[in-house]
Amino acid sequence: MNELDSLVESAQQLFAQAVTPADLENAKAQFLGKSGRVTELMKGMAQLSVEEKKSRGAAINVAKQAIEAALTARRQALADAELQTQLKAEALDVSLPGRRRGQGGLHPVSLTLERIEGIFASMGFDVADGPEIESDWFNFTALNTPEDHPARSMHDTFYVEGGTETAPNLLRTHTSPMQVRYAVQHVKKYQALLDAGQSMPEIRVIAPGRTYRVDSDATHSPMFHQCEGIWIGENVSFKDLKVVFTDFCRTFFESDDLVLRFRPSFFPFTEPSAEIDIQFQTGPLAGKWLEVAGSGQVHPNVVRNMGLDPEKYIGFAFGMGPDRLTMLRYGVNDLRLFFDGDIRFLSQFQ
Ligand code: 2NM
Repeated sequence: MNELDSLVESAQQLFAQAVTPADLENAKAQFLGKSGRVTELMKGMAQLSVEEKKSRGAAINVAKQAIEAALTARRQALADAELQTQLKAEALDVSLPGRRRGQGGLHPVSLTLERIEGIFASMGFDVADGPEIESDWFNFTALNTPEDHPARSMHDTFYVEGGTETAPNLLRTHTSPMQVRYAVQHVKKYQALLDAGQSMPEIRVIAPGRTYRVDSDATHSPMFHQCEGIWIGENVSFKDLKVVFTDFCRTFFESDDLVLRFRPSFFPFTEPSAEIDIQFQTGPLAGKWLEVAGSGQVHPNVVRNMGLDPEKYIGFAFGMGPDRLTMLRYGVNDLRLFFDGDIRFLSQFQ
C-alpha cells in the first residue's frame, strides 16, 4: 500500500471512531486543517519539477477527495444516529389509555345529610341554616340549660375570644340554636296573626350541620355532625313523633320491617324525653338495639323562648348524629375515617 492510500485509510479509521460531531471536526483538522497531513503534503511539492508536480498533485488530490468523501459520509451517519435517538426519546405510544382527571364527589356524611333533608322535606319540613359560632343565649339559655350545667363548662365547650353577654362566643355544641333562631323568625313573621288571636302555620324544620364539643377518641370527634328537628303546632303529640321518626328510619335504611323503641331519658330542652333505638330484622345488624337519636316534647320554657305561649303551642323535637347514621348505613367501624380525608376511603362512596 502506498503512502497516500494508507493516509486515506487512517483518516477513514479516525472518522469512524468519532462518536460526536466535535470528535469528527477534531479528526478532520488532523488531515485537512491548516497544518493537517494533506496540507503538509501539498507544501512538500514546492521543490518538485513541473511534470512531477502534475502527477504528484493529481495523486494527492485523489487522496484528499477520498478523505473529504469519508468525512461527509461520517457526518451524515452521526446526524442520522442523533435523529434516531431523538425520535426514540420522543416516541409517543398512541395506543396507551388516556389519563383521566379525577371526578370528585360528595363526602359520605354529605350524602347522608342530603338523604335526611330529602326525606324530611317530603314530610313538609323546612331546612334551617345558621352560624357555627353561637351566643350563650341561643346555645344554652334559650334551650333551658341551667347556669350550672356541666355542658357549659370549658371542659365540654369550645369558647372563642371576645364574647360578651350577647355576642357570639362559643362553637355551637348542637344544632338546636338554629331551630330557636328559625322559630323566633317564624313567630315574628306571623306576629300579627298571633296578636289577633289567630293561629299561625306550624313550625316544621330540621337543622343539619357541624357541631363542636371537647371530646376526642375512636367514637368521638371534636367536630361532628348533628341533625335536629322540631314540629310545633297547636296539637302535635308524641304520637306524631313516633310516626314521623319511624317513617324516617324505615325510608333512610330502606327497611320496612325496622322496629323502633322509645326509652325514657332526660334532656334540659324536652319533657318528657326519650332515646330512640332501632332494630333491624334482617341483615348483618339484625336483632341488636342501636341508639340513633334523642327526642322529647319541647319543654314549655323553650316554647316560651321561641316567643310562643306554651299553653297553646306544643310539639316534639329530636336530634340525631349523621356521622353515626352513615357508619350504620355503610358498615363503617371507625368514625375517624370520615375526617382523615384519605381519598382511598372516600372514593368508595361515589
Ligand atoms: C335532642 C334530643 C331531644 C331538641 C330540642 C330542640 C328544641 F329546639 F326544640 F329545643 N331541638 N332539638 C332535642 C331534643 C335534641 O338531641 C339529642
